[in-house]
Amino acid sequence: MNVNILGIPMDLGAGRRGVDMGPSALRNAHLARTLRGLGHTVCDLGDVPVALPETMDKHASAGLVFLEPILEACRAAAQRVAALPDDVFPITLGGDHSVSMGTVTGNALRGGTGERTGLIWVDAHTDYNTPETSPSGNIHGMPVAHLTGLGDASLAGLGGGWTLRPEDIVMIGIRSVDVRERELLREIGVKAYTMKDVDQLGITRITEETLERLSDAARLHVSFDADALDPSVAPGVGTPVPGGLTYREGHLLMELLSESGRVTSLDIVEVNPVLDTRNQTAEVMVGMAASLLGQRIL
Ligand code: DIR
Ligand code: MN
Ligand code: MN
Ligand code: MN
Repeated sequence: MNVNILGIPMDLGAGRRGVDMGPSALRNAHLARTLRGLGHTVCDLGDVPVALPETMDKHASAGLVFLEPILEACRAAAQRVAALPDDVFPITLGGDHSVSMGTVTGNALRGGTGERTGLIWVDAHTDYNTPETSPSGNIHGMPVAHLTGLGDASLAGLGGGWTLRPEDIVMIGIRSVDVRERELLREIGVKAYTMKDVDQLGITRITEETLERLSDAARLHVSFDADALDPSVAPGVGTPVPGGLTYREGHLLMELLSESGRVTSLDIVEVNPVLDTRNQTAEVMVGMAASLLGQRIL
């Protein structure tokens, strides 16, 4: 496969600094070399330009912290991704999870707006806050709501009229949802597998159900927030939540999605090297990418 890597070194959407170094950490953990080892042709496109928080006042407009520079970076990411040839598998590196408003939009627009895109959101959090429901104002807690057209008009308008259908979203690994975010999710009807569901049903059944639910989607995008994994496996994240996916559950999910042959793009986000131990989290996430892109035990 032709794999293209694109970094979005942005931490403006997160509550603490450091995930802007995620792309470096993932490159340092030999993402490209690992994928070449699997037989892929890998091209690193470098990074999208992102403003530094130190160069700006920390300002929130209408409940959104750093709205303008985040919007700008997401636009740039969406444009870069949308322009990629159809045979390319993009791996986009965050950055905080607000980058996915750009990457998911860009990938969806590659096929033309007539094609449906399915989104598999692997995360401890549902990231379904709007500026009204968010307790923090941090935009990394809001990307999925904006992808479905809710919230701030400029962020929701990144797709130029395209928005993601709520029924084309499946979330896996969920264990932290804000009170008003929960109300909104119930209202909208997004499918979310919580950690309780993972315990009860197992990753195999959840993956089968996910692929079945998204069977009409021409493209499948996996957005993998490192905090979906248990903090013992992935300690280098800004908002660790106990009780996450084990190392094997993460790999099994990627292996089964890989076997389906249907996944067309991937985000790796929220890796925070400042909080990590010897780049362990980036190395674990490179392993997850390898399993999604065909690495097998035997
Ligand atoms: C919280 C934390 N739900 C918020 N969110 C995320 O601020 O909206 N942490 N995504 O990683
Ligand atoms: Mn997230
Ligand atoms: Mn998260
Ligand atoms: Mn987050």
